[in-house]
Amino acid sequence: VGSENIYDLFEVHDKDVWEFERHNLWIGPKLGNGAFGEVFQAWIAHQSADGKQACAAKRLPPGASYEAHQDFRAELALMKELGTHPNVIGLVGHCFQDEPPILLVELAELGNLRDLLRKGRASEGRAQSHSVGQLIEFCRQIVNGMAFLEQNDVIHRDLAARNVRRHRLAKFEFKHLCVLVDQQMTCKVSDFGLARTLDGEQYTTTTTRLPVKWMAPESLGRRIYTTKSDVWAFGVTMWEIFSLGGTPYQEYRNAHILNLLESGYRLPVPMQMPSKAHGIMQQCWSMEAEERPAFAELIGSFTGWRSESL
Ligand code: ACK
Repeated sequence: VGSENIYDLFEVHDKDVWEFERHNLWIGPKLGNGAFGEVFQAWIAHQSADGKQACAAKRLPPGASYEAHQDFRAELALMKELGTHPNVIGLVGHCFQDEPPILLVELAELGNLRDLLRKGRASEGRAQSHSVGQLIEFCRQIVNGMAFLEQNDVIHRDLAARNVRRHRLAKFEFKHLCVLVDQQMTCKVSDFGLARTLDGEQYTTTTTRLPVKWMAPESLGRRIYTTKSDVWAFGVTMWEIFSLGGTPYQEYRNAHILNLLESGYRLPVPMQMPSKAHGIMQQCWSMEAEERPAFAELIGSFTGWRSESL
């Protein structure tokens, strides 16, 4: 950001249509711990409408660092610029006037996709909840959301003008927690502002927080992040989906992953994965980033598939 103050860049104005007063906000049960702090179910009352809207509230913990505040506001700025897409968690509003700052986003009632898939596994006396067609549909929706982010790269370039270091990093830490599912079974890519978890000193000093098993070889080896490294991560997400919430490289330690990939090893094909999906997943795991498909191309691969025989 250079000499500019981040608070000037992302200043919240009095007439900001996204700003909610705290007396119009009700915080409910905790949904979990996010990268920024705690996430709660919440409800907001709109001035103009009756009733309350359910949403998810991300709250910075008291005493959060200056950097955390910066990143929180950067995520907000990114969400505002991006606009809405059905497969990307959308912004509902924020309460930034007093402490602690709160970001309000669409609620994904069914939680994260990995846990949903695990819960839906077949068990004694119960068939598997999700058909292979449904698994393909999950992939299609995630690809749609990611293509939207890919296409909006211009926004990141804009951020880059202010903060090159931030931009060089993955704009999206793509792992299971980042795909949430709403009541209509729609997948929503979330936490795409998480570039910041890979940013700055934390990134270079603590490797434990990196989603190593979702990372492309060039990200692991040379710290190069592009939308093509997101495509690699999507391949791992496909693997998670068709293994119904399996843990990738379970028997391997993070420190060995890069060597493993360079030696040509790839995750084994999940039992339920159709061969066409397997082909796509392998392409996403091409050693050369340029050989991986773009999300825009992947839309075509997943669209119209459900009607085909599997
Ligand atoms: O994996 P989870 O069950 O789903 O636990 C995490 C936790 O909060 C911290 O990120 C959940 N979470 C995050 N955003 C949302 C949201 N918009 N709707 C529902 N749950 C959410 C996430």
